[in-house]
Amino acid sequence: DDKVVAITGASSGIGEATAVLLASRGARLVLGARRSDRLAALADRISAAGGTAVHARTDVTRREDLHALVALAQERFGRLDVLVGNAGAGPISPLDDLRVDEWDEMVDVNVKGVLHGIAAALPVFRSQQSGHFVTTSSTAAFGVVPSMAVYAGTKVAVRAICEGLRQEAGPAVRVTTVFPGFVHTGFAEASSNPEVRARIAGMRDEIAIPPDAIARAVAFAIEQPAEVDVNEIVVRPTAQA
Ligand code: NJP
Repeated sequence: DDKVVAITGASSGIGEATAVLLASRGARLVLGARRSDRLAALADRISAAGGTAVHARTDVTRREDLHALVALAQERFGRLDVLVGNAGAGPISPLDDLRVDEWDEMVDVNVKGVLHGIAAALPVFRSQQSGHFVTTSSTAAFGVVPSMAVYAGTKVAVRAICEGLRQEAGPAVRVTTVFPGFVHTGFAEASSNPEVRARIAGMRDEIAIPPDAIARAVAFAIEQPAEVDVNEIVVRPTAQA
């Protein structure tokens, strides 16, 4: 359908795949991320395929950038139907590495970035009396493993925030949280610890599923009738323990 869908972290991986799939199904896209060159190329690709996409440089750690992204949707399309809060950072490492800068980054992007999106879109959804939050958590939210303490903590927080949002949202606002397992994106390269990076990259090459698998799950949730709220979707590679 022709829903207006804003996506954060649309410049690569899961966000990019979701934008391409939803555009091919008729959604009008509002693309946000920091790498504007990639957003521009993606918007061109969507347009060339007959779709509609606009974009804005968006750093989700900046509350004003989320407000601007939502405002862009309203200016260009008169409304916002779905906010896909997908931007995420995963520079994972053992706590002993004391990469406190990366701990900050994960909290700022994964938790505060999601909150900034909720703050920007919730008033719009209230005034429209309709809207849908789709947020990317992680299977790391279901169980922490070494080197992933902070990352998993942020994704547990995302799950709690989205469940709280669901309970408070009322019948007009839908809330979906997506929990991907290992997905083949650039995410694995983010670790500053060479051993962790090599281990994750190896696992990724062995078992990861393509980002399109997550995009299809997002499309499934969005395309349900208004009274159907798909709350949590877990998508893992079959080979993931
Ligand atoms: O990774 P990647 P994914 N402001 O690196 C953006 C979760 N996940 O697609 O700003 C705005 O290709 C960045 O854009 P840019 C994961 O936690 C993944 O795998 O231009 N955007 C890029 O578009 C995350 O929530 C796996 O650098 C910011 C995007 O985020 C989501 O999936 C497993 C930003 C990251 O794209 C998408 O990640 C899992 C900022 N400050 C959960 N910082 C997996 N891949 O295995 C980053 O369980 N971005």
